[in-house]
This record gives sequence, structure tokens and C-alpha cells, in this order.
Amino acid sequence: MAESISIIGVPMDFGQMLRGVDMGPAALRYTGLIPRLRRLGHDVKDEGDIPIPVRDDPAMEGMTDHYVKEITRISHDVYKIGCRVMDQGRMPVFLGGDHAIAIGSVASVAVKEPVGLIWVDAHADFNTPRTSPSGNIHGMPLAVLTGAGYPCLVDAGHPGTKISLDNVVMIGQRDLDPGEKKRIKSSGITIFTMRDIDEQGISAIAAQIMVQFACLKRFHLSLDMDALDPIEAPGVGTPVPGGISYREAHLLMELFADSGKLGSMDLVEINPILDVANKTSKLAVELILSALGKSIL
Ligand code: B3U
Ligand code: MN
Ligand code: MN
Repeated sequence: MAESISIIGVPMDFGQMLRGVDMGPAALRYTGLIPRLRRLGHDVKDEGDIPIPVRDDPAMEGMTDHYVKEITRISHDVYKIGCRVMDQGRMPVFLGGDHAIAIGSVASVAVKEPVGLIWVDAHADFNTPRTSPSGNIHGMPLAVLTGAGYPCLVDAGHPGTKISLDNVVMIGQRDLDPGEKKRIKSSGITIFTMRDIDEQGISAIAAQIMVQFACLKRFHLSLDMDALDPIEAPGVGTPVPGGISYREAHLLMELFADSGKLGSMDLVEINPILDVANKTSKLAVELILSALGKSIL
């Protein structure tokens, strides 16, 4: 189905320590995301990039608190533009940036009605400041969205929890921190780790998710490119071996498209400096196209 899509670049790199992930939106545009979506028949509007301070700007000096204040402010900006796009009846596609951009993006798509959230990632991003070994905020957005962690981040956009734990599904995890594991187990959140993918297959998992989301009108896909195997997606800051294959990822996107319920998405964590001949951006664009209706036949 032809969609009205708005592309929102969020070149934010404050959620982790490596520079380069701020170039993600540029790499995705360079790879032809927008003309290729138009060729699929979609009406695409490019909202450009949200202004983000540069990290080596002298004004940023002394910010040693993992940039919590900056990320809070940027989350408000992401939230505002996401809300505007939703009010226009368009589908927002947020281009990161690191995964902390999801604090604002997911908040904006879940304002009017409950939505499902599918978190495709090698990690769970379910740390709080207490459980995080790194302190990096990109390891925390799913915790924040479900109401745990820094209060200023939990309250970004509008006060309080944005998504109920019952409406969240994680896929592709293979690198969890000890405290994060405990939080996952006690939360009862639905998680399909790499072991589950190996045992059950990606299509059986997609079918289970659609049963879980049967009462919801739409879902948001938050796709961290490190969910993929680093052989396919080397341009990420924290690669973890044993990831989702090229074919599994495409099938998952095609099944999401078939569901007719994909309402919005994030594509995050591409670091073009670490990439090999733009391989990760090329794959990311292909996956976005598959999620938005490109089919083999
Ligand atoms: N769980 C670790 C590592 C990590 C999370 N997200 C990414 N890496 N990309 C942490 O720092 O919280
Ligand atoms: Mn992530
Ligand atoms: Mn990750």
C-alpha cells in the first residue's frame, strides 16, 4: 500500500562514546533511501535533520554525565517533530543516530493510542543507571520508555511511562548485562533471543508477535543495525557475533510489511566510519524498503 512517509534525521551520538554514528542519516540519504522509497510508490517528504550540537564544540566541554541533559533536550525535539508528523497522518521514519533517539521517537508515536513496539537489537537496551556497566544512555532507551531510569528521560515529551511492558517484543538479543538479565526476567517482557530464532525460525516468531499484537492497530519497529550479524553489518559501534542473517532480516521485514500494521520506525546505530564500503547503509536501505512493501515478485 502506498504510504505518506516523513523522513526525520536525528544525527545524535551522545548515547555512546564513539563518534561517527552522527553520520547515519547522511549515509542513508546518500544510499538513495528517498528516491528508492518514491520508486516503490510512496509519497515521501524529507524533514531534514534535527539540529544536534557537535560533541567537540567547546560549549560541550565538561559534560561528563553521559550527556543526560543534552539527550533529554534532543528527545523533546524528536518528540515534537514526531507528534507533528503523526498529526499530519504521515508515517514517521526516524534515522539515527544512536539508539537513544528512540526515547523521543517512540514517545511521539504512542501518544494517541497504545502501540506495539518491536525492538530488534543484539542488546536489550534495558539497563538503568544502576545496572549499566558503561553508563551509556543508548543501553537504556527501552527501560526509559517502559518507565525506568533517569526521571528526566522517562518524562521526556510528556510525563510518565510511554509503552506498557505487555506491548513490547524484543528480537535478536545475544549480549545482555547481568543486572539487565535480571530486569528482563522479572519484567515478564516478551523476548526472542538468537537462541529462539535458531530454534523456532523467524517466521514462526513473527507469527507469535502478530498474535500478541492482535488487539493493537499498529506497531513501531525500532531496528538497531547491530542486530544483524557483523558479517552483513560491520558498520556499527558494538558488533556482536552470531546475529540475524541477511535473509532472516529481509524475511522479518517482509512479514512486518504483510501484517499491514507497521506504523512507524527507527533505523539506528549505523556508524559509516566503521563501515566497509557503505555495506551497512546499503543493507539498512534494503531492509527499510522490504519493511515498506518491496517484494521479490
Ligand atoms: N549493554 C551495554 C552495551 C550496549 C547496549 N547497547 C549497545 N551496546 N549498542 C550497555 O552499555 O548498556
Ligand atoms: Mn540498541
Ligand atoms: Mn545494539
